[in-house]
Amino acid sequence: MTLTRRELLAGSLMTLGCGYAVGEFAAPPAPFGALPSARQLRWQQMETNAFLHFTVNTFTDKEWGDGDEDPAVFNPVGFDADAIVLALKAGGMKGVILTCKHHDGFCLWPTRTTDHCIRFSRWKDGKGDIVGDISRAAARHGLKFGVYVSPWDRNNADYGRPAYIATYRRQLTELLTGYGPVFEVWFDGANGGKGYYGGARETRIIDKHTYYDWPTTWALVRKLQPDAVRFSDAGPDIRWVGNEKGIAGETCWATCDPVSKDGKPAVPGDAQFDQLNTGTRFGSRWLPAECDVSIRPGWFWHEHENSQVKTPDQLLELYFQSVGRGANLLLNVPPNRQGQLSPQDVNSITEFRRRLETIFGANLAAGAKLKPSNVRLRNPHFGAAMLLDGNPDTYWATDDAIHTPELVVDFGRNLKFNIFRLREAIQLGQRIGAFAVDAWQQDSWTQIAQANSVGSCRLIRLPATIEAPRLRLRITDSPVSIALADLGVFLEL
Ligand code: FUL
Repeated sequence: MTLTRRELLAGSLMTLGCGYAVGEFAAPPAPFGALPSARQLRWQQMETNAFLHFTVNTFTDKEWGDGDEDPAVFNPVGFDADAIVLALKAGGMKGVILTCKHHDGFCLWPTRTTDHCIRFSRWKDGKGDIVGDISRAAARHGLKFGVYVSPWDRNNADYGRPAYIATYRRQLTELLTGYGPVFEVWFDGANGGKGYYGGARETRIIDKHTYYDWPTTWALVRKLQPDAVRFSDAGPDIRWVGNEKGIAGETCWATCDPVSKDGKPAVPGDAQFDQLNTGTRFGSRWLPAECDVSIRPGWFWHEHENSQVKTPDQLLELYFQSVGRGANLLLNVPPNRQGQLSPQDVNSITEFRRRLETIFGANLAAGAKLKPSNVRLRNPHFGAAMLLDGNPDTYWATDDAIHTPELVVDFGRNLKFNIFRLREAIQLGQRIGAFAVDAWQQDSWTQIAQANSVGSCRLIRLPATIEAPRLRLRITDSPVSIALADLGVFLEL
């Protein structure tokens, strides 16, 4: 079938508005399996976000405050929200999530729900608002703002009783109505145990499956911030990756049906970590993984860890193990007692971003000749050129009957590379089950890589630099036709 320019234009025009083209010559592949929501798609495109762990612990040198801290200890005299956000931006972070309340119960905003908050700190004579300052600085500098609000509260006298759940929802309501748009709400799974609890100083164990009535809280978030994704061990929008090392499974599906340790539907604090790490092939929910990890050994700033800040090399490795496996990276960079990011941390994230830009700045496959074994309806709208146009909405697709196509990428000269990237058009679901990459060497194809899941991003860092004039992508497993949005080839020096 030969298409005129006019027909092609009409085909593309028909895709506007509804997202899918219609008509014989532009029939897109039918979506497959669980699909991402618009808010999940937006979230996946962010790729790297920052976590800020900051509270009384920063001043008491603890990781988990007991809840009996004097609010006066919180006094970050040099706090500079703009400097923090600008440093995160220089590190390539697209969003910032602040621990508005950690397990110790101290609230970083002037909440009306408790006196265990910034109103009783020495900082700015109790007139300050860290949540307000960070959220406004983020908005000024183009980062999205997110909130962490610990469900476990070791200060609150009501913790363990129904009254606390009402307080917790009021805290969320204050945060989700008073600080502008929120892109992510982070629900921690660490729940229940020893605490101060208004002076009772005892151990309170809650039933993780019933105490919080999560569906009601999640509905509240959806109502107050319809664009926010809700994170926890169980989702419902984003799942924890099952470890705090920042590492997704080598195969990591965006689909998952998380279950608890004894096989019930998972809840925050009761999930199977291995399952969260890899997801579930053909799972019924789109539930992509987020890899949280701290740039330091602890989540909060401690002077004695100043020499243990992760290096740019280590951060780069984590990027390959998270973003490169279809997940997002949530990197914690904790402010110090001055209320600033320490120079070690800032240098490390800045250099990390510089390295990423150097590696991924130019796609070495640009200008290569692409020879696909099949193009859907032989329509250029679905042609392999869509892999190199830098547009995530266009993709190379195959006919419905073709599930395992091949693509030869001919560089026209010997090319050195050691990184390979693929992205699926995930708006059509996670389709590809496995693929292999071959390089043309000594007059034959040699397999240089093989992997399973692709999803929003799959990066392969080859163990050695390859020099070859051509490479070949073989899709080796897919239950349906494929839809690939991007192919990249890069050289890391
Ligand atoms: C955990 C918490 O207990 C840690 O303190 C930290 O906040 C981490 C991100 O989540 O469950």
